[in-house]
Amino acid sequence: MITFIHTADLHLDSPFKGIKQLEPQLFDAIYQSTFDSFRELVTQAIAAEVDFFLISGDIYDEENQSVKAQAFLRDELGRLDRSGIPVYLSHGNHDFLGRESLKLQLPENVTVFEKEVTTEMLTTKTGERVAITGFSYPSRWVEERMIVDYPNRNHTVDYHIGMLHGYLEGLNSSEGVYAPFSLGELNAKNYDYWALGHIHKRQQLQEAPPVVYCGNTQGRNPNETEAKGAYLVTLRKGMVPTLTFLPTAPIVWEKETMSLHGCKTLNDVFARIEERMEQHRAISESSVLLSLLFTDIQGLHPDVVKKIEDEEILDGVRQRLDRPFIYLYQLKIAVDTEKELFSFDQVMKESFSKSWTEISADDVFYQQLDNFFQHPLIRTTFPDLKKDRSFKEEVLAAAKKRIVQAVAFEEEEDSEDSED
Ligand SMILES: [Mn+2]
Repeated sequence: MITFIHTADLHLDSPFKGIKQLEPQLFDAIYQSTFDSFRELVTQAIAAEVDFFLISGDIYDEENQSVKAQAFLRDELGRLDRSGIPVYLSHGNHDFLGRESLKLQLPENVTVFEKEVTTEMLTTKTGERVAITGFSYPSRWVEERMIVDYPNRNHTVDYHIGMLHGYLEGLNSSEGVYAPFSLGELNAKNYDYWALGHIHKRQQLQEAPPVVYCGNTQGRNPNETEAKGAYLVTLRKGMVPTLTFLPTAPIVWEKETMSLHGCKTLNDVFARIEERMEQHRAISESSVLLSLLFTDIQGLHPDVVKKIEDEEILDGVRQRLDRPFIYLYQLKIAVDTEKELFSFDQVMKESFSKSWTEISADDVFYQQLDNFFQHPLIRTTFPDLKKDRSFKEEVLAAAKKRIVQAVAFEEEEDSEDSED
């Protein structure tokens, strides 16, 4: 039997650029959260006496690995070292292998994968032999199918584990620059566990053998919701693998909807908000950054609606910053944008639909994007992009979303970071 930690995407020293406007005490807690989460994970790993510890890429947030983050990592991995726990880590697209002269020396127990796929051997305290295969990103993008270089299962060991920071093909064709792979390719290697990194949303792509994105250790923006942490994994010969999720993030982003059915006055709305926050206080072990999306607002007096829209109600909510805290950072009214926009405005609806048909025609579409396709970078790096029908569909869908949102004066948070 072997036990180990599978983590990835620590993004240490993430600057949390988008939320600098929050009160300083709150920003401080958020800024420290990537560090706090990892420290907690190390503590739990030591308590669980795991055999080894895997970090599948994006340890740091930026290629310019801050000294603060490096010193922190060195200290924390040093705690694992003193507990006799070996660490295997690879660098991902955010923290690709940088200049040696800018690096702090990591403790003896740490093995860092280089840019070529290599296999490390390990014997646990109980004498079981484990092979661990991985690689690090040498640059921001890795278009090669690195999976091709992974060796087939080593038959002289008890367990073979693959570490891979990359994108499962088919999730999104535009992500081909992150060491793409398919589930079939992983399975063909015949390993016992795939410790994936890159996607920040926790998900198990396959039960046996487990193919797992453990997600990041701390949500970094409103779109990275849910509890965050890492997996404690146990593998036994001939037995079903056990994966235990260890929530370690001190702060969790949550988006919830809240029905205002039956609410008429400001007082009704306010009471319902406070009730929800009390519920969180009663059950939550971590701090929560909460966004509430109101539905069923038909009964509300228009002046109350205005006070929601003007953020006057949000300003009035009593926020407490003791730990764990529940902090309400956003109150919004849910809008079915497209439907609301066009249901009462026939002229706009027709004009939109006419323009849409026009731009969707192949000749117009490709003419509009001609400069883009002629760009040297696109021509050389993505020569087949023009033939890719799904590319056209994705561009059109994204454009439609933007237009509808722009017309509705809706400002959505940037979601692009949630999957890297
Ligand atoms: Mn990442």
